Amino acid sequence: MNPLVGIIMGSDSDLDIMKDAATILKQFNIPFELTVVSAHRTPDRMMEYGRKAKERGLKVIIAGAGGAAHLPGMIASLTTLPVIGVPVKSSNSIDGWDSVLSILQMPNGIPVATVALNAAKNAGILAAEILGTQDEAISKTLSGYKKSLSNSVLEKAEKIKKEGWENRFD
Ligand code: RP5
Repeated sequence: MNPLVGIIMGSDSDLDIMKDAATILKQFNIPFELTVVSAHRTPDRMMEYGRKAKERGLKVIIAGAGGAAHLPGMIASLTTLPVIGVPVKSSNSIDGWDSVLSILQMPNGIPVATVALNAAKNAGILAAEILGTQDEAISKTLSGYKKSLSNSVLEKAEKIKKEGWENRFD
């Protein structure tokens, strides 16, 4: 199946974080591609990726980078597809705020949906939710996923109740 989600990152050193987006998309049976595209080191490759993304059939792009993290914003400037930015706390990050702010503080007109620091899993879920607006099967998968999250919280509440903690709620 043709990939619907493009996962790109500034360096292979981002992969440890960015693979979480791939893992959750795999769990949801959503086809994706994953590669390295660097805004600073391969600007031509970045331009080509951004310009061709839509005609290649992608519906959402997840872009992760660290430090002076320009990749998500530059990709967003090159396409009308929704771009989800993952700030990565990388080897050249001061404390991660550099990556967060570089991706978050976009100018009017060129939005990047920025997830939390290193939150590539949430980027994958958000990409699935965007696709789920047009695809009932994906939407159902997401409902099941959210139900499983809810069940796991209820199990935790039950577990600590059994440990004897005061609970007058249920
Ligand atoms: C950024 O610089 C990359 O996204 C990565 O987070 C960081 C460091 O890259 P490497 O020096 O490890 O290749 O552009």
